[in-house]
Amino acid sequence: MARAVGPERRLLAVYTGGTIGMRSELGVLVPGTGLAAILRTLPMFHDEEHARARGLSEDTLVLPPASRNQRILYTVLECQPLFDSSDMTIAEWVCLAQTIKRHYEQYHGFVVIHGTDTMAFAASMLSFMLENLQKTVILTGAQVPIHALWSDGRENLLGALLMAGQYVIPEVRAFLQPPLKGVVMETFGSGNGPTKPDLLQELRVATERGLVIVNCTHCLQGAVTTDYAAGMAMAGAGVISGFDMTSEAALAKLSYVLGQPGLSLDVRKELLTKDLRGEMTPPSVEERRPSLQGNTLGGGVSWLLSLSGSQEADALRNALVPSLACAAAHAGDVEALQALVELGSDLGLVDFNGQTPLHAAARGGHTEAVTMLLQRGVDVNTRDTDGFSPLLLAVRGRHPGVIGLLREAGASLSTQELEEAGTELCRLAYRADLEGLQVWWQAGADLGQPGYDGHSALHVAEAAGNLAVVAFLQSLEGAVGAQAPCPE
Ligand code: ASN
Repeated sequence: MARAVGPERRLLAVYTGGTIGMRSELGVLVPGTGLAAILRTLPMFHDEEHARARGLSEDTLVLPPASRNQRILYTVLECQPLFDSSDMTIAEWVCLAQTIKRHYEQYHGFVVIHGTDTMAFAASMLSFMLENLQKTVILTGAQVPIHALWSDGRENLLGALLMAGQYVIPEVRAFLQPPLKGVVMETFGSGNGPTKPDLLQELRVATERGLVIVNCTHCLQGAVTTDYAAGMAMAGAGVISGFDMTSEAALAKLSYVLGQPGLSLDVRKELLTKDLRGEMTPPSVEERRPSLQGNTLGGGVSWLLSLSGSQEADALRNALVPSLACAAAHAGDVEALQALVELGSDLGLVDFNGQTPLHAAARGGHTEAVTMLLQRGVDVNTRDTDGFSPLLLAVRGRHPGVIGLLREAGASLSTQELEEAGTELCRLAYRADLEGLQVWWQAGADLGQPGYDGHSALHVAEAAGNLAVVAFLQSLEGAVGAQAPCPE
């Protein structure tokens, strides 16, 4: 946060609604227009004398001097319609981001006047949408309308205008930069976050630089896992699982671990994955997916698999092989897979989830392991207990190399997988995620498949103004049914 310089700072206050400007109608509060007119009458929000002397235009308000040689001028842009923020959706927040983008060059900073019910969502949305921001954007609102005798709105709005006018706080991105040493992230469900490639890249660069990021779920129960590609992507970016730890405990633990003198980064990370004060339940040994990488474990597995001679040993061995093979495939450990083959194991057997090692290798994106398993004749189109094929898992994990291999071996998405793809395609089109759409195309999905509301990815991309996606989808329209040709 740096102090802004210059005699005049120009701000845009985007008024979206919320209690701060509400009026009572028939005994209930409804969004009220004319906030600028109210502010003009309040001396703490407008210095009429200065405005006249300075010849400011009608729509420009000016704060009384906050410092000796700097004035804050601002214009209120009233949205139409105004919202109780509980009615706002992603579409309105996208509009808000677009409004800021449109006026970005004309103003030094921005204040967003917003209802408090969903302000945290709006702030989070904006922080993702306003990439590479160099100017301050502050959200504010109130619990009591600003024209009421007592209102928190006056202080809140004044504080926001002063902060946006006097300081440069380009939070978005700059967020992961030094001197920050640790971050607690709150994610959805079982630790899933957006898989936008540029966001993951930022996280990866930060963790590689030594920033410690702990992933906690916002759910009250359950834990962070890597069951979803989205959760796996977080782990792949070097983000540490906080398992079932609360964000509050994670913050305290992170501060404690980072504050310990003389520890290496690896030791600090190790400490974070351990239960130090009863703050979390790390998965038990059986729950951890064993990795066959590394000699010790690989050797142990070989020993276990070589057990024979007694009925119990054979039963144990047979029960363990499918899971071990899946773990080896998921780790891309072709040597371990080979060792299993040499010990007479069938790599086509399914584990407790109904997955073959091909599912696991596809999900992990390991082309060498996929090639080996295909050569050994593992069925390319088996479905696991959820009905997922190796091809679908490779699409979810965005592994074009694996998708190519599977398609060449005759893999295709099932009717159910194709139908369900529609909504996902719309989501990707909305986010301008070309890479995500391309892998579906490569896997043979019909990109014209409508989402749950009947709209296609092309409609969504057009509505969102995502031109690169529109161009890509239109370029496919000539192709039969917008589907990738099956490789020979
Ligand atoms: N319902 C209002 C809103 O979020 C609450 C408030 O602003 N205090 O718009």
